[in-house]
Amino acid sequence: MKHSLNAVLLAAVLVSLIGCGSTKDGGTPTATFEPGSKVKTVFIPKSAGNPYFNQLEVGFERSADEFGVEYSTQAPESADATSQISVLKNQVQRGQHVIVISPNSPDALNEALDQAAAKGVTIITADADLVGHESHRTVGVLPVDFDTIGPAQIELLGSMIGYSGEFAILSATTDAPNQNAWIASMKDALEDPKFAGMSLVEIAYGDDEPQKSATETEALLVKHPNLKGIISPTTVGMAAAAQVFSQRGVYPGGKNAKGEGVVLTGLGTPNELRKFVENGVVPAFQLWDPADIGDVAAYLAAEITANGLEIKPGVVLNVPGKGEITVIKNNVVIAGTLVTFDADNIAEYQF
Ligand code: RAM
Repeated sequence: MKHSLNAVLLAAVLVSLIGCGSTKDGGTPTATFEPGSKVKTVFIPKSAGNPYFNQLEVGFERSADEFGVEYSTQAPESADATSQISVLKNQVQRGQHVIVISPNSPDALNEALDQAAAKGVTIITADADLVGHESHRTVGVLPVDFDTIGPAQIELLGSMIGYSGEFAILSATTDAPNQNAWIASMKDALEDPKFAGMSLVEIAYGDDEPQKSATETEALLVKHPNLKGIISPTTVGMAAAAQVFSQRGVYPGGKNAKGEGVVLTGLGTPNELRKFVENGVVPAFQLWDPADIGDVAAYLAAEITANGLEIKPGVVLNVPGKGEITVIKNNVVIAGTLVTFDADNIAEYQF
């Protein structure tokens, strides 16, 4: 009798231990943060093999130790809307305290993100956001104010084509929430009478794959003989299009340029575009330093998990090395600044 009572008590203690320490709903392990330990943080990029995300990881890597973060990364093969779901679930099982993600869709991840949050994982979006579905994450770390990118890109192309003529956009995937937000802000910008002479004739999608982006660029050049410009607001698209422009010689001054030629611009990394700026294929383009996003996301991962930082608009963050950053509408934090790169300044940027 005494034995069986002890057994019951032991079983009860075990159940309660397991119950509070390692499971919540459904038996999958839950990360419990132990004060004084490192904040386990994983970054999930849009897809593998994109140098833009390597530079974002530079920020994580250099900041992780300083902020007490144990950092890792896992990328899906492609930038499809649903490609990150299995990666996300896998990382929850691994007991991450924080998942930082550059989402491939504004809403396809909602359920998986909510399941992760229900297990105590903090969700941070970085680089791209869950536009219109921001409640499925705690905070979004964006490179610059998204509303400013469209007008800046239209102005940059406009200034190079005399604010007149047909142009096309070479984007990433049809679902990409950041590119779609920027394209919407480009369309808004086109309402300005200053840009009345410019007409957007097509939006093509290269899926952030080099080969598809090149093929789509070729198709745009063939389909639109009067094209004056292409804006590619994706570093993968921009690098692939620059290669095509170089080979075809269609850029201003190129061997096959008809009239004034076709101007290519967009968002690109200095390292991938340097040679095309130096040989005149790409006159100018824009981006921010992706590493700033990694720095700020690492800081937030640590502050939220280890120090209980509450995120709401108006909260002022004091990010070491970056100064004060105020949380704005929709719990967005802006990590960097938009830079225009051209032959005069590209040598200063090594990423
Ligand atoms: C590509 C990705 C990324 C975007 C940059 C500008 O690398 O689509 O999400 O921020 O371009």
